Amino acid sequence: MSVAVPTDFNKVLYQSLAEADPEVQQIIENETYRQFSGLELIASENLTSLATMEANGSILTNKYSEGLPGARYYGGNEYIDQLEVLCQQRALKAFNLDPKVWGVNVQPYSGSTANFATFTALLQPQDRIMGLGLPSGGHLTHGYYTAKKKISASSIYFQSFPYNVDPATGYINYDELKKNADLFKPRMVICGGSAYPRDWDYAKLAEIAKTQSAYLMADIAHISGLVAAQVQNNPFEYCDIVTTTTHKTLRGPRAGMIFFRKDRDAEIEGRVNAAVFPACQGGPHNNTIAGIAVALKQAAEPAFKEYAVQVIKNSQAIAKVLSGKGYKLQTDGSENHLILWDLRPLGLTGSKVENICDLAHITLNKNAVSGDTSALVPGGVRIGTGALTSRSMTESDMEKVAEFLDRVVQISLDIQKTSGKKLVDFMNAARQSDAVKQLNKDVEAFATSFPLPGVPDTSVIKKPAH
Ligand code: DSN
Repeated sequence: MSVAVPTDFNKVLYQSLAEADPEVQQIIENETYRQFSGLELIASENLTSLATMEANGSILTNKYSEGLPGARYYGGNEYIDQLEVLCQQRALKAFNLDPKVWGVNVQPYSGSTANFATFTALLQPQDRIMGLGLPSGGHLTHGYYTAKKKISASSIYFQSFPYNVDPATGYINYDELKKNADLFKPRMVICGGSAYPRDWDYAKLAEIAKTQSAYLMADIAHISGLVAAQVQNNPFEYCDIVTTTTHKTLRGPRAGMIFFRKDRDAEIEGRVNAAVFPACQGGPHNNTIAGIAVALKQAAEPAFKEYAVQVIKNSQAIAKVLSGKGYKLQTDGSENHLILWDLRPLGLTGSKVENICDLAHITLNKNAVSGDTSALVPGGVRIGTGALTSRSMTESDMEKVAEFLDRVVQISLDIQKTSGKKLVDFMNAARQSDAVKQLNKDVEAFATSFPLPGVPDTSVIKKPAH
């Protein structure tokens, strides 16, 4: 049977992106060059696979499927049901979980919505939660507020009392957490963070939560790839509920998941599922769920374990060089994918170093370090190795990356000597600096000698005209 020719008004539906929208295509090409020619050190980022991107950009984006497999609000979901069940199965397998004990919801759009859905499922408004404070490396969504403002919805709708790292060591102060939990009596203890370079003592946290009859939730967004690869402690042994994003060390598309432990609470499955939809979200993004499924299949392979081991070796290699040069790292090192570099002893701020890095095509972020007095002027930067390890860099390459970072700091100090401390003067001088320009050239030459995930032939990557 022949197929009708599209109507004129529908011809646009068959054009490639380059034909239909050269402006967007050009922006994507520019971003591709940026990713190829720079050093991506943002600890929450990674470079996903070609197969994941293909699934994520597929025709599955067309389908509405509110509800769960086998119980949808719209018809036509026979294949979407297969996809979501497959994704759930792969999620449990990737984390070595027994489906009789653990269930998973793969619909959250992101880590933040996964966390809020978790609170919605298990807490009543104004219940008490305790998470690692943001200035101590915790995440916004674990109850962050300031003296002037409730910043996160988790502090607007719940009573939050943070625990902290010990300012002297940078390690979590579990004793203080225990003492404060005895006083505050939380309904939920949250572990996991955004800028904590060490592993978690889940057994200790479970003991503290148990004393209060509180839920123990782990948000493993940053380390989920390392947990799947079994190169970090296992939160599933101790927690009632585990949330994660899927795009950090797990290396999938941008989304979230919630794992819930079914054998201790017969209602938890229904509560989590109802909290995701209809309480917090609408229809799941099926194209993203397909991308997650692909990434989880890859994460269950032995090669992924090698990747995860290398991520940690790489962050330790950078830490070793920086420490060797006398720089101060929070906790004096790292046992995961990230390093928190305390710049205060140098008289530099995180903003200045982040900005010089940006000019040199090194991407990282300013970050609070323990003891910072102003949240507006973070005293450090956070460095992560997930993305560079995906570019097939190993320890000897990390030594070069650490040398680049050392150059950034030395250049920053030189500029500050003449420009003074004001950021605007500092940046004006930085933009004129020959040392910064040379660093940028060296970074670009180095970075473009490595492959870029998702782009099998990097010779097609074009440098933007301006
Ligand atoms: N933005 C992520 C991070 O950088 O840690 C988490 O939300």
